[in-house]
Amino acid sequence: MNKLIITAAICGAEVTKEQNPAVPYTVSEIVREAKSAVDAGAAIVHLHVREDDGTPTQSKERFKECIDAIYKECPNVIIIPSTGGAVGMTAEERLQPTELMPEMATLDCGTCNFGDDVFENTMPMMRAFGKRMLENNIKPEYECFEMGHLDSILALAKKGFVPADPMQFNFVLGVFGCTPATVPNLCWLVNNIPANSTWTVTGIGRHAFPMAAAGIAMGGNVRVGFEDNLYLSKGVLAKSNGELVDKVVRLAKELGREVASSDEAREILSLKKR
Ligand code: KMH
Ligand code: ZN
Repeated sequence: MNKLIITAAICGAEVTKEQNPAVPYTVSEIVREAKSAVDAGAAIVHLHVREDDGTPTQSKERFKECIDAIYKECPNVIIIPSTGGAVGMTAEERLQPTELMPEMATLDCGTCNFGDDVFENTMPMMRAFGKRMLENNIKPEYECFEMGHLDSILALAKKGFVPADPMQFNFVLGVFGCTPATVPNLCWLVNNIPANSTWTVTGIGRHAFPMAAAGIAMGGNVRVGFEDNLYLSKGVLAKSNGELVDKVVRLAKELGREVASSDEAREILSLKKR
């Protein structure tokens, strides 16, 4: 079994300081959270950025400021900027961080409900995002919130509209209105990806650690972080992303799975370091 790649989704676009005061908004808060996660064992940081008042933004300049500041503290970490942004943003707005030529970026694999809103990812949008990633030599992390998203992205990959050499999936399970976070659902997804693919599981809210345990046991990889879950255990807010990552590291140790460094993750994901 490969070593376990842990991704920390440190910020997200929807969670707020009112829900957990440790949610980062400013550049220095984002660096603090990235460092806490990497120090605890995360090989990858999945990055959204905010204005200082917490407003989600896809500004290229703000991403650059945050990415440069994270690299100063964590020079080797893999950063996966979001191209999902926040619901309601245009495709062009969302694509801005791809101009910074990151090693990887998310590519969302279909439209779905997202709380009270609709997160729009039409087939033409996905073709446009795939084209940008092919042009800029960015490896996508294919985010699937729904079972059917897998069919859509595999069809685009088959036609060469999105990179497929090999594919890295993130199954985000338990978003309200999308595919529930259950082991059978995760197994169905894992059983239907191309044989040379890699995959990560993300459980939303109280599903974060049960899905982490399933991912560890099944030989996949795990994402945790404030974007997905604000609690260390029932009723106990996490003080940092590092605490969430540390809990996954402890689970991995108990289950006998070693944790990958960023360079080991690059090898597992067939990434070329820039
Ligand atoms: N904020 C969500 C609507 C991504 O990063 O690519 C979408 C999201 C996905 O977080
Ligand atoms: Zn995200």
